[in-house]
Amino acid sequence: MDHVRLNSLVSNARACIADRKRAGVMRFFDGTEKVRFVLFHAAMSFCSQKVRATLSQRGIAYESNEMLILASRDRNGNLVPAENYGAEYVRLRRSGQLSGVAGLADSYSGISSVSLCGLDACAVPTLVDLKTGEVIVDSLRICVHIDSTVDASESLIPIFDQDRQRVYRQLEAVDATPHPGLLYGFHPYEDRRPQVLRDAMKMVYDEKLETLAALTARHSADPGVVEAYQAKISKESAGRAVQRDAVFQEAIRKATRERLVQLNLDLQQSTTDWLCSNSLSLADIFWAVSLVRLRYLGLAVLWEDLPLVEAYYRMVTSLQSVREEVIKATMASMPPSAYLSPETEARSFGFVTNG
Ligand SMILES: N[C@@H](CCC(=O)N[C@@H](CS)C(=O)NCC(=O)O)C(=O)O
Repeated sequence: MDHVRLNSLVSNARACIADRKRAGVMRFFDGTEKVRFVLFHAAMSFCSQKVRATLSQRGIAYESNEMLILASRDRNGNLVPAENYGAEYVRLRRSGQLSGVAGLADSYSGISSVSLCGLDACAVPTLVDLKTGEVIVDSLRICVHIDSTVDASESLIPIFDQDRQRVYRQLEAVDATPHPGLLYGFHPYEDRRPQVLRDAMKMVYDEKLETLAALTARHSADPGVVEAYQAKISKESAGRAVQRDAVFQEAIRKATRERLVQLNLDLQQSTTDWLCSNSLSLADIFWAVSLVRLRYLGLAVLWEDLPLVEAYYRMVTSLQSVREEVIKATMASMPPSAYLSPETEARSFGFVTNG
């Protein structure tokens, strides 16, 4: 995309962020070179955590634009829309939609994989590469892209074909785990999510749909934006329909358990400490983010009989990039959880992570 158009899309999207202190913040920047990457993300977002941990692991400078992805109510009870629903942000994101590859996501499976479900034009993360003029809208592709732009000798994607394929298989496994379904859904008899989170989730779909209806009306003259909002309305309505559906909730938990059993098997077969190759790979970062999220939700029970997964959890969560961008970010942005807290971390690692 030409740079004038790209810069204008980026600066309009930045304006969706109400608090200017969260927009245009330089990270890992030593002041020497021009910053190449602009990231739109959210502290609590599982997919954003993958990207931030990758950037941190590789020590890559970027411009951070942190969005609030949950709606709230002001003092008069008026709905304050989530910032990622802003039309200007949706325009930026749609500009990164690959023609013919990803249609818009308009149905709900509890999974958010772009390759399996299509593009959610109202979601984070979005990466802009100012050097190539690309807008990338899928955390998996974003992380692979970021990794490919710096020092190949420390790449998180192995050069050997077999190892590389193993990594991709794991990235896809994490991408196809129903994390959104587990975060939003009410399990019929074993809901271990923090009470504050459960309370917030009672109204979350109604708030999303109210926001989207108002925004659709406001931007009726822009067909691209309206199309994105309509797809999102269809997806979130379908999500609301299964939020308390016991069969659906059981099924996504079972699917998650199956992924963890497979992970345990893969760890058994691995000849090194890491999952796919002799050194840390993107697969380890993705699984770290996944396991932290599951633990936060009280779902470490799903691997309590899988000792290799627990040992692996301890190893990958001792990485500084994961501690900062995943564990600390989760504690700082999500309601306190009895399963992932400064106390549980101190017990596991012998030191305290300040939330
Ligand atoms: N698989 C996509 C998923 C994007 C996605 O669903 N993001 C979530 C946070 S992890 C989001 O923005 N949710 C807010 C919403 O849908 O309202 C990716 O990896 O980029």
